[in-house]
Amino acid sequence: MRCFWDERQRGHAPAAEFYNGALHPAAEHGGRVDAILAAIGPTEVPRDHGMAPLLAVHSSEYLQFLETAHGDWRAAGREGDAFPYTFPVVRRRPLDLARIDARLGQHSFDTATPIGERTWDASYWGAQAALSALDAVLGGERSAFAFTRPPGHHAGRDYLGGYSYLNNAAIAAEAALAAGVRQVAILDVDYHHGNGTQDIFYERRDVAFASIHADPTMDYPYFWGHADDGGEASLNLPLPRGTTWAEYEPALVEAIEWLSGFSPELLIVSYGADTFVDDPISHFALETRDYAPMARRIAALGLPNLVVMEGGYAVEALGANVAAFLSGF
Ligand code: OKP
Ligand code: ZN
Repeated sequence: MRCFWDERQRGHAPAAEFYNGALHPAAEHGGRVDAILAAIGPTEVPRDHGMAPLLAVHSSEYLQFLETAHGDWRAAGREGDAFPYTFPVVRRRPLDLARIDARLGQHSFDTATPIGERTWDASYWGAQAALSALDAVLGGERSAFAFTRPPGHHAGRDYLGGYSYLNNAAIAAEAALAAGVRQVAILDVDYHHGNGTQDIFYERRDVAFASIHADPTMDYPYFWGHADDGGEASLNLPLPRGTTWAEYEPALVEAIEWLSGFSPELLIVSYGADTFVDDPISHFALETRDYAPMARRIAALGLPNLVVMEGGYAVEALGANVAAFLSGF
């Protein structure tokens, strides 16, 4: 399978994330990169598609914020990665404030997603990897893999969160529609609900979104992904902690059947390996041997498909899990 990756994506190297009242070493760290690259074999450098496909998903104000936030943070006299700490939960005035702390709060929904000096560059090239994998599929490949990192499925039109800055799956979906694809399906099999992707297409039917994830009454991102949540064309299948392949497979079959009801012409898979039993921040119980059957089920939809990387933090098993999943296509 053709795989796309750009070395500039390594530039995003967060030291820490904040939760449970303390700073913790960042789970989404550069060690993931070596683990995945060692397992997937040769990769291709993405082509630069410029800003237009990013602007089809994200607001220009948000993209400008991402590009300038770390510089503004340094200019305010701060060290290290930029973190938000105040959030405009009550919005009684226009959010056109210049102060870096106001802009960080305005565009963030958590404190796990800091902006470093090269976060913008890394995210930009990750999105270009997704667009290049889409080119491969539109050019006749059955499937292609974009090693998007940082991940993307928690990022909305004008917000970041969940280690995500640019929504790679959404950017590829919009680019596919612009290229003449009439109906897109996105299947999100990361452990966490893909709230950003759902939000971006909430009022649309041309991009159907199905997600299988940890029940948000227990797990991040809490406010999205409940069974009764969802827009024009979204299906949420929350599963309890401890879920094994025996319980996961029927949900996967349901999601696939639901998506095929939209007669999609292209499938985008948001793949997270954090459903793995030993994932350090997640609580499902899938095994390495489950990922090839999972992918074969998805491939049986018979659609041209593009896989974008989301989470997966058990670094020792990450390469094997990604390789097993890709082997199923
Ligand atoms: C990103 B992706 C750990 C709290 C971590 C952030 C999770 C982001 C997941 N107890 N919160 O979907 O893998
Ligand atoms: Zn995840």
